[in-house]
Amino acid sequence: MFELSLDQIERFREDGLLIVENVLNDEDIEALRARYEKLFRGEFETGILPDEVNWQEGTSDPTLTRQICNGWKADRTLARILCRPEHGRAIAECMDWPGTRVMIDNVLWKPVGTRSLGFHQDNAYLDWFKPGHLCSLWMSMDDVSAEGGAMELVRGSHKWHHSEPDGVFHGPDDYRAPMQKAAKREGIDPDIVHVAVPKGGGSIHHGWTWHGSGPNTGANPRRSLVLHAMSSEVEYVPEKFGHATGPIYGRYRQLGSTVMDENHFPIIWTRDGHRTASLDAYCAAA
Ligand SMILES: O=C(O)CCC(=O)C(=O)O
Repeated sequence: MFELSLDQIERFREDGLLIVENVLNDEDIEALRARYEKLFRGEFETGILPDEVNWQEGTSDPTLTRQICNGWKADRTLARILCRPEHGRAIAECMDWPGTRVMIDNVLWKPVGTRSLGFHQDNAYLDWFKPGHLCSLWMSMDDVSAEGGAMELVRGSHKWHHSEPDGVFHGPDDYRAPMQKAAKREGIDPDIVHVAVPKGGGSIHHGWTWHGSGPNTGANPRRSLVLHAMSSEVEYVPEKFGHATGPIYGRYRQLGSTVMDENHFPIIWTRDGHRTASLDAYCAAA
């Protein structure tokens, strides 16, 4: 069972990042690898399309990182692993939240030879809900080396000024440029930490921590599953729906309400024992 020590939580709060081990076991990894093959071929087990399908076999640019967002809605094996209560608990403890909800997942596959992912701060895309903060658990299904396109996190950058979305995410030539601009503004030489971990390991990062990744010039593919989580106590800010990812996720709002529906943004753990009704039944049907 994945659990954090008090020392790890303190380090996360200081650094805005934490490298973790043994989040996924061998059985999870085998199951996820098989589901990734299907998802990127357009085989969606539940019949539901993920919210963002940014790469498909046969039609998409093979030099780009394969990406799908909210694969959990399309595939219950993925949902079962992503939505574990222990993931919610670890994130809530890091952030001092009453509980944890899924905002989105990120299904990522960076084959050998593929290009970079641009540096960004996740929270810059999220003013359409409040409090607009994310905390993310990044889990690797492969052994990752620095040259294998490892995710890079900048230590302490969650305390920097907040930047607006800047540059492209998929395949920029200078993937560190937006972060370097921000570091210059801060007058700081960035301390870049590579998430170079054995398979099953990964990292937790704060929503204001700068991160991105270089091209995969290593020998292995880099497949990862990311839980991007928000506090269990969030609500919509409809006047911001036109910004960043608001047009995609604002669609789930019920008219006349700012309540975020648990069917679309499930609560996976709270301190007082709540978990979205029927989530376990949904996951068990995998
Ligand atoms: O996997 C990467 O290289 C970047 C992923 C990312 O942007 C994230 O998890 O927020």
